[in-house]
Amino acid sequence: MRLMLKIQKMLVCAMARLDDVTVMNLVKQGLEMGINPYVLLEEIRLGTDRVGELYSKGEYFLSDLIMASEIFKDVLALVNQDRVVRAITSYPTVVFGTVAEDIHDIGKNITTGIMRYNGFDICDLGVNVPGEKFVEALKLHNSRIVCLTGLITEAFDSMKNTIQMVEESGLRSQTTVIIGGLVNESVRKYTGADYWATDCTKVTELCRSILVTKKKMAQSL
Ligand code: B12
Repeated sequence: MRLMLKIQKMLVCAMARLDDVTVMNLVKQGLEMGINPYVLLEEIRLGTDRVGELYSKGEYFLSDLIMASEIFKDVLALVNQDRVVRAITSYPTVVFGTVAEDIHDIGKNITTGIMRYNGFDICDLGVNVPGEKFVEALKLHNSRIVCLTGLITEAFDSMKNTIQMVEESGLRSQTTVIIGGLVNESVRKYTGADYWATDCTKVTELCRSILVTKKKMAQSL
């Protein structure tokens, strides 16, 4: 137990140092010890938060952000290697995408991965997605949930515009909007979303309950 915690702690530091070899070794060790892959990913995410802070302070550069994303992608590939994506059928399609202006997609890919693994059919529109594309996809798939990712400040207006477009299309009352990324309650209120989340592991349960009970309540996860 103590070793497991030590591995988790070391992962945060190794990621913050952008020490790719140590990160990969620790992940392999963690997986072998039976640590939940999403616990390991969360530690690495905490490490990327530190990378972001150092970038803000001018101690890291854009190349370091790119390095962080490359390490994250390698870890995701390793974690997904032996996980089977389950067949999808029972739930209506959930529309997902990173909003216009924003190209961050690591968190989106983790979240959609978890949802697919839990049996959800996901329409992933990719990154820098204009509002109209979300509306088109909602209509095409007859979806009731749209998930928007955004990590940069500009993304908040894109989220707001997207939700406005959903409103104008007449679909808002039947659509639950969940936002994720670098968001909080103020961003939820500003954009007009129904829910916000930074913890991707809870989104599956939320979507399930929305689809089963058709419940819509403004709150965070
Ligand atoms: C890696 C990274 C990049 C990579 C992205 C690669 C990629 N393919 O995604 C690259 C190098 C391309 C990049 C570019 C830029 N970046 Co950048 N980047 C980061 C960094 C270090 C990590 C982001 C990340 O992947 N985190 C790990 C993932 C797993 O976390 P996450 O996205 O939050 O996702 C989790 C949850 O939020 C949740 N989730 C995610 N989406 C959703 C959706 C739903 C519905 C739900 C329920 C949950 C959910 O699931 C995940 C797991 O729990 C952050 C720092 C930080 N603190 O986040 C800066 C950061 C986001 N970047 C920043 C900036 C400024 C930029 C650039 C503008 C830099 C530049 N000068 O060009 C560009 C922006 C380009 C653009 N137009 O989008 C700033 C944003 C500041 C701001 N407030 O605007 C940050 C915060 C760094 C900083 N502190 O300054 N970046």
